[in-house]
Amino acid sequence: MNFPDYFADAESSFDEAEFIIFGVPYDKTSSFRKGASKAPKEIRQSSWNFETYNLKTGKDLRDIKFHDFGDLDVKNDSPQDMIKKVRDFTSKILEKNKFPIALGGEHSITPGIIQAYPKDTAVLSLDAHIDFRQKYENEPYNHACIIRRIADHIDIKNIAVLGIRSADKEEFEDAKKQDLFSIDSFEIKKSGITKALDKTKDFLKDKNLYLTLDIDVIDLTYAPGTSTPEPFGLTTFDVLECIECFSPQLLGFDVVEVCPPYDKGQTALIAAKLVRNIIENVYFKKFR
Ligand SMILES: [Mn+2]
Repeated sequence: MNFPDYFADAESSFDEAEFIIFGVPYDKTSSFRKGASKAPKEIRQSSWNFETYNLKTGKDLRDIKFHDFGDLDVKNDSPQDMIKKVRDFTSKILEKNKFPIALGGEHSITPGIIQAYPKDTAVLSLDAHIDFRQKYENEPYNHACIIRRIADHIDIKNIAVLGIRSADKEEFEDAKKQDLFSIDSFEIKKSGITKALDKTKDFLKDKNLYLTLDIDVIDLTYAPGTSTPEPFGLTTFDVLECIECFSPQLLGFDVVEVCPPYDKGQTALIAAKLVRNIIENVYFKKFR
C-alpha cells in the first residue's frame, strides 16, 4: 500500500513549522551493503503506521508544527558536493531558528549538517562503529570516517560516542589517545543505560547539542535493515531513554544508515517512531 509521500502529520508549511524534516538519499560510500538511499522514502511510508497521542507523556503530536521538505537532490554527487548541499540547506533551516531533522542516507551526510552549526556545538553520536579513520577506501568523506570529519569542525572535547562495539585497532587507539569520550555497548549492558547517560550528561553538561543516530547502534535483532549490522547492540528502549535525557539541549537530529532492502520494514519503522519521539520530546521539553 502507498501512503502520501511526506512524513505523517507533517502538515505545516516551511515558514510556520518549528521542525523541518528533509531526506538525504545518499549511499555512494557504503562499504558493505548499498540501499541506504532508499531509506527516506521507506521511513516516510512507515511513519503513517503510528498514532499521534503519546500515552507516556499525555501529549499529542498534532499540536506541533512540523514540515517535510522532501529530499535533497544528491544521489549522483561526489561526497564533497553532497556535504556542501547538506550544509547549505541546514544553514537555511538554522537561520530561521528551526530544528533540522535529516533522514539519511548513510552516515557521511552528518558532517555536512554539523558544518552549519557554530563551532562550540556539542555532538552526541549513537553508533556501533567508532568511525574515526582519517580515510577509508582513499575517501576522507567515507561513512567510516564521520567522527573524524566532525572533529575537523568541532573540538573533540565536545564529541561523545555511545554504543560502539566495532573499530579498527589503529583508529580505536588514536581515538583513545585523543581522549574521545565514548562508552561501548558492553559497558552499557553491564552498568545499565541510566548510568551511561548520567556519565554522558555530566560530560556534555548544558551544552547545545546535536544528536546523530546511526541506526546500527541498535542490536541487529531489532534493526537488521542497516548497511553494516553488528550484534551486541542497544535496545530501542535504550535509545528512547537517550532521546528523553538529552532533548532539552538538542538543536538538531539525524537518523542514518537505515537500509530497507535488508529487512521486512522493521528498521524503518523504528527510525520513523524515533523521529516522532524526537519531535515530541524536544517540543514539550524545550519550546514549552
Ligand atoms: Mn555505524
